Amino acid sequence: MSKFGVLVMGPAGSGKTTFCTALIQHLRNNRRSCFYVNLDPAAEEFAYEPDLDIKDLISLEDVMEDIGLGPNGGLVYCFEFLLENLDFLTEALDPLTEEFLIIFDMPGQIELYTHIPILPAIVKHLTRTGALNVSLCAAYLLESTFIIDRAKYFAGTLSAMSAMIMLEIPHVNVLTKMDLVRGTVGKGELGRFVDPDTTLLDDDPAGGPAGAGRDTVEGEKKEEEDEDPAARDNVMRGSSFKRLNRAVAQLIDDYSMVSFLQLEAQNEESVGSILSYVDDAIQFHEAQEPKEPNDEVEVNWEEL
Ligand SMILES: Nc1nc2c(ncn2[C@@H]2O[C@H](COP(=O)(O)OP(=O)(O)OP(=O)(O)O)[C@@H](O)[C@H]2O)c(=O)[nH]1
Ligand SMILES: [Mg+2]
Repeated sequence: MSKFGVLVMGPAGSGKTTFCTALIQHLRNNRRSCFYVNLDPAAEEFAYEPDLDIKDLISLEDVMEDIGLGPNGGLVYCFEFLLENLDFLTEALDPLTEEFLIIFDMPGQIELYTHIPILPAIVKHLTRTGALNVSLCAAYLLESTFIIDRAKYFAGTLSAMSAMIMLEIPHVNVLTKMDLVRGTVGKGELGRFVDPDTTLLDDDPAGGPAGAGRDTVEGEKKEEEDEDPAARDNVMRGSSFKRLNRAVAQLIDDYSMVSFLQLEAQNEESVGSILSYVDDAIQFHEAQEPKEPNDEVEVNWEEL
């Protein structure tokens, strides 16, 4: 018997917990069962109480106090501890049937998704055939307001791609808080963010960090001579920063792996649409027992 789950990831404040809450509400409205797992050892407040909470195993506050680590080192410690105590997950998830969608709410520390190998190890434990056998989809959330700063948008997109490559499981990327940008970005323009378009760096209306501005080699040389390269503003506007952004955008383009779905957490239709992509990715519906109400109706053929 298989189990089904979605791993909700993304940078701090990208809307993970809000999405989990909206998803639980949507599943309830549609009479579907879910099991909410909080894996953020610093999270305190929830609209729906988690069915399983990492804080019952270890809390960031205790780690920081007892071991004297800072918040990021403390978080890595908590995940290493979870990795040594995987029974905590196994015992709680083992009894769940295929009708449940297990929702994992992750912390926002970006290093978890980019270079520390702890998360792939946890994912392997969850998905391993013969053990928990969870058919798992990663949902990587990125805040849509990032698109105002194109350098930030490409950096965020790179982190999404990094998570995809690292975890090697079905994956959807989601631009969250779309209600905040709909009024300011036209539909056509939005399409260039939904399927990352490298030419976005050529026509940055802000002319800011990643903008074209002085695009010629001559212009770049002049700029380097004129400005103090160590000044923060110059670092963020300088030609090397521009070249870095181009290289990042090119890398994303070369791999051609990332595209985004769009989410407004307060809009149930929008939440339902993300869920249908997740369901498809994990083949949730294919695994459900058919529930035909007519199965139970006995037909007396003689009376017909
Ligand atoms: N306008 C708008 N705000 C949103 C939306 N989703 C989340 N937010 C807000 O964004 C803020 C952060 O949301 P959270 O759900 O806590 O984000 P998170 O990713 O869980 O944050 P961490 O767990 O701290 O990394 C909150 O103030 C939410 O109300 C959305 O769709 N629209
Ligand atoms: Mg959260």
